[in-house]
Amino acid sequence: MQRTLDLIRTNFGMLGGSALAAHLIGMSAVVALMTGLSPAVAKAEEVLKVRYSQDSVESYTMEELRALPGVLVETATPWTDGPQRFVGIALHALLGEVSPAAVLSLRAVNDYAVDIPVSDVTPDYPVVAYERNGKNMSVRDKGPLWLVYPFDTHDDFQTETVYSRSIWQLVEITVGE
Ligand SMILES: Nc1nc2c(c(=O)[nH]1)N[C@H]1C(S)=C(S)[C@@H](COP(=O)(O)O)O[C@H]1N2
Ligand SMILES: [Mo]
Repeated sequence: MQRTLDLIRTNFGMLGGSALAAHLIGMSAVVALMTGLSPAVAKAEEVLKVRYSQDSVESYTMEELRALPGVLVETATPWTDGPQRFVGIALHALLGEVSPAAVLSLRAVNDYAVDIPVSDVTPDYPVVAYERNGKNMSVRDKGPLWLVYPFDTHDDFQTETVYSRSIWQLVEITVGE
């Protein structure tokens, strides 16, 4: 399975790039000045929270996520037509130091929730996708964040367990026991 994954996975390095993120942040500052909004009002929206403990929470804006090393997952899914190109961050790369015995509780906007043991998170998948077929995903379109697996590369990904872990409209990850 590892070999197949290596074939489908393309590491884009700084895909999107921090330069672009910096540019976008610069732009919103300019817009804020021009419209007279305070920077606090124009501040980019946080799209994902990772809770390590009660007083250790990382929040990410879309720009911050895009500034991290991106990966491409090309796969069909049970919920879409034809091959899809997802771009996102490997969940493994997003997480800081976590115990291999920990369990991640992932929550979506509609309060759908699912647990994933950290021991099931590999360097390659799942991927927190922020882009599908070259576009941001709207909430209506299972976005802005959708946890995806390379579903069509192996039978192991075509199970109810993996489907149930493919949470869309993901907003929060809590690291717990
Ligand atoms: N945000 C969100 N993600 C979700 C779900 C959901 O209800 N909300 N359902 C999960 C489950 S249990 C499965 S099997 C798959 C497929 O859900 P579907 O049968 O509604 O297409 O998506 C998963 N991801
Ligand atoms: Mo399910």
